[in-house]
Amino acid sequence: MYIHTSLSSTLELRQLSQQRKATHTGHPMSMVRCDSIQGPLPRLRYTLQPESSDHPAASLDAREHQLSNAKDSEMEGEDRGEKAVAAMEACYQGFDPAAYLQYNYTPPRADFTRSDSIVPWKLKCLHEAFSEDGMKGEVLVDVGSGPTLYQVMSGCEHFDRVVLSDFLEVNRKELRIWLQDGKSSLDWTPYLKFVCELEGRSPSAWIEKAKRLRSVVTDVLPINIHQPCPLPSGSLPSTGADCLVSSFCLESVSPDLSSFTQALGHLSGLLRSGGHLLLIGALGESFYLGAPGLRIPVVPLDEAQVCSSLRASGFHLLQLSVYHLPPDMRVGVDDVTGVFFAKARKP
Ligand code: SAH
Ligand code: ES4
Repeated sequence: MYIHTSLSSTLELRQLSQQRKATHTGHPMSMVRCDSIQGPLPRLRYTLQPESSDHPAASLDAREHQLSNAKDSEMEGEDRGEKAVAAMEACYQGFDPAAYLQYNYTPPRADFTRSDSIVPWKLKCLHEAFSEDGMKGEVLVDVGSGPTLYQVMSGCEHFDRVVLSDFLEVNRKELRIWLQDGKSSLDWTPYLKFVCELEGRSPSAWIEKAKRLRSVVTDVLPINIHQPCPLPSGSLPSTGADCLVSSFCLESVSPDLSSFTQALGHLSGLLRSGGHLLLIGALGESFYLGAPGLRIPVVPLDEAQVCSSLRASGFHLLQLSVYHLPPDMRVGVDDVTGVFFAKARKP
């Protein structure tokens, strides 16, 4: 069920929270689209439920102590920030691409027979966003790709070049294996078929789409979103990329909200004026498993913080959609309560 509404941008956040309460009680699966004076604004979609996660492997990681020590000490702010970022980076050294794919990209989270499964929801959001006017160009960059390809399966049809990126070589290697026709840890065929169907094509067109994706990805680059210039110099046209997509990266690699906002500012530097950012991420998440027993700390975000961080880093928010996890998507690999999808434009 979709609810369409109009409101002014100044009232947007307050109204968003009112809408949320209303949809929580009345319409567990609904969407709100808001149109402000400046243009289209948030769409919200809801399912819900709170969770307690007591996965046996979810023991406290030593790096979390490092992180909280960094927060508690009397170091100067900048030094503290650097230490906290270094602690996050240390955490990622134990990341296991195959385990991560298993946790998040197999059923129930990736169940293509259910319309309320999280992965089909993400794919639909991406398909719709890339189908809108102005979502074409030369270069699309995916920031913090991890070992996954789903996030560029729609976009790859609209740009001449796709650049994938990740902080970890193990993830870049996993991507290259698939791109070079090797045996990857996850079979992406059901994903390709699903996106073909969204595009109005036969599922059998997945072979063509796989070819398109393999040919359009020109680079798999190292990236660090905590650096003011996150990509190696010269990787992008001097004016910047035409579009950025990033999913479950910024909040999962930032020690706190200010670092998340700062990272958004660094992303903005990669984008040309007038270019778009499609940002997907976790809401209310304090950790996720990056490998068996490896709890990676996450900045627990709410919708208002996502909106204000985007604005603080200079983006113009066009759309915000929110998915609330149904009980059976809570599988103990994190304590996420929802997922946001934001579309924003760099003025
Ligand atoms: N985009 C994927 C993976 C998200 S997991 C998905 O949608 O599932 C978060 C990713 O951020 C990991 O692949 C991790 O290697 C990467 N990462 C860790 N530190 C980073 C940093 N400082 N800058 C950019 N990416 C980072
Ligand atoms: C995710 Cl559904 C979901 N929640 C939290 N983190 C994730 N990473 C990938 N999918």
